[in-house]
Amino acid sequence: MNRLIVVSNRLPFALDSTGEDLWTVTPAAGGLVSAVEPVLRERGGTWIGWPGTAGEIPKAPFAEATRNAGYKVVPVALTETDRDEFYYGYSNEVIWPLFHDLQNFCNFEPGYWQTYKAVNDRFADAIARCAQANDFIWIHDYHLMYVGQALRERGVSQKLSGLTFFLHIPFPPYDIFSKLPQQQRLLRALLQFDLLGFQTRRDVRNFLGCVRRVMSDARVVPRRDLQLLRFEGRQIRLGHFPIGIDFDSFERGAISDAVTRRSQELRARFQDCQLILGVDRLDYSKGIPERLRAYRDALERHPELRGHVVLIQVVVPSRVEIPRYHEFKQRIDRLVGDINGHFSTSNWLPVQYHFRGLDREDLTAHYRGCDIAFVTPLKDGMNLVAKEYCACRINEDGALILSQFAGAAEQLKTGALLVNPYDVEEMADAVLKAFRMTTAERTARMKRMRRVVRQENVFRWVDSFLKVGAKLTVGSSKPRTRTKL
Ligand code: ADQ
Repeated sequence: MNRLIVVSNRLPFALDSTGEDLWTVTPAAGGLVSAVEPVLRERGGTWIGWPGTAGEIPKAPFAEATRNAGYKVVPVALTETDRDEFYYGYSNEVIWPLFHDLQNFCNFEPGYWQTYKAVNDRFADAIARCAQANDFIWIHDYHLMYVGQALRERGVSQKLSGLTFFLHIPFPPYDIFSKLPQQQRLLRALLQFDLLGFQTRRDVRNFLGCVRRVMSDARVVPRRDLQLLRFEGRQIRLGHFPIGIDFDSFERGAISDAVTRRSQELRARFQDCQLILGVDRLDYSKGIPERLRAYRDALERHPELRGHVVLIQVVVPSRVEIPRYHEFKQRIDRLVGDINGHFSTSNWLPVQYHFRGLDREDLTAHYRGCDIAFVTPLKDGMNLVAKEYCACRINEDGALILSQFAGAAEQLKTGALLVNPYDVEEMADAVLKAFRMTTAERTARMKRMRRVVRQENVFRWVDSFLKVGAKLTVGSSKPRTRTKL
C-alpha cells in the first residue's frame, strides 16, 4: 500500500492560546474529523492541516498534542488575514452557504478568492515538502478545492500515485452554482484531480451538470458506476462514496457499563416521557429553528404530546466569530425560550437545551437513552449524527426522523421517517407518528437501518475510495494530447 497523506483544512484538534505561553488543546468537533481520525489511527500515514490558531504555531504544545496520534501530523500556519478571508470568508461565507443551496447567505466579497488561492498554494507547498514518489494524496473538502491545480503548477503531481479529492458537503445544481463568480476557475481546479469523490449520486449528477454547462472543453463519458471525464488530455474519475461511521466503536461504547449507567440516569430524570434528541453543530444548514418550530407546532396541535415528550437539543458551538452564526444562535435561544415559556408546567419543561459539545461517552449515552432522533438539516452532505444514533440503538429500537435533503436519506430511507425540513407541519406530524409508533414497527425499521450503517461503515468508505484510487494509472495525470475526445 502506498503512503497515505490526508490533507484537510483542520486537524483533529484545535490549539487555543489562553495567555502568554499557555495553550489548550481541544478535540475538533465535526463530521470530517469523526470520519477520518479512526482511519488514520488504524492505517497510519500523514495528516496535513491547520491547528486552528492564527499566527505562528507553538512548537512545544503542538508536539504535545500530536505525540500519541499514531500518525504523523504536519501543520500549516495561517495568519489572521488568511483565517478571516480564506476560512471565514471564501470557505464559509461563499462556498458553504452556496453549496447548501442558501445563496442569500453568501457574501461574494471579491478579495476572498485571492486569499483562498494563496492559502491553497500554501497547503500545496506543505504537501510538496513531504510528498515522496508514489504517495497517495487525499485532499478533503471545500476549503481545499484549488490544491490539485496548485500541485500541478508545482510539478509535484507527476510523481504521485494518486491525486484525489473528496467533497464532504453537497455539490449544488447548476442554477445555484452559476451564481459563483469564480465558477469556471473552480471547476478547472477540481478537474486537476485524478479522482473526485462525492457523498451521493445527486452530487455527482450536479457536478457533471455544471461541468457540461461551464467547461466546454471537458467531455463526459457516461458510465454506470464510476463516471469518466476527459479534460485537457487527462482522464478524471468521479464517483459517489457515501461516508460512514466506525459502527463497532459506537456500538461497543453504547454497550459499556459507563454509558448504560449514564443513559439510565438520563431516562430517570424524565420519567413517563419519550425523549427526542437533536444533536448538531451550530449551523444554519442544520435546520434547528425549523425543527423547533415543528416541535412547537406538534405540541400546539397534538395535546397528547404535552407532558409526555421532551426535546433534548444539544448544539456544539461552531464558527461563532461569523456574525451570521452569532445571530443564528440568538434565534435558537429565543425559540427555545418561547416554547418553554408557553408550554412548561410546574413539573415539565418541553425543551432541554445545551449549548456545548458532549464528550464521546455523554453523546453515546444520549443516543442510547433517547427514543426518537430528530435530524432535519436543510441540506447536508451526509449527516453522521443519524448514523451514530442507529449504531447506538443496541436494542434495535428508536425512531429516526430524517430530512430528505441529508445525504444519509439515500441509504436510510427504508427505515427513517423522511421529512421535508422546510415543511414545519409535516415535521410536526412526523413527531406524532414517531411518538405513536409501535415497538414492532420501530424494531423493523431500526434493524434495516442498522444493517446499512454497520455494513457501509467508515472503513468500507475509505477502502472503496482507495481501491478506485489504486487503479489510477500512474502518469494518467500527464497531459497526453489536447485533442477533444
Ligand atoms: P458536519 O457538518 O460537521 O460534517 P455531521 O455529519 O452531522 O456534520 O457530523 C457532526 C459530527 O459532530 C458528528 O460526528 C457528531 O457526533 C459530532 N457532534 C455534533 N454535535 C455534537 C455535540 N453537541 N457534541 C459532541 N459532538 C457533536 C460535514 C458535512 C456532513 C458530513 C460530514 C462527514 O457537513 O454532511 O456528513 O462532514 O463527511
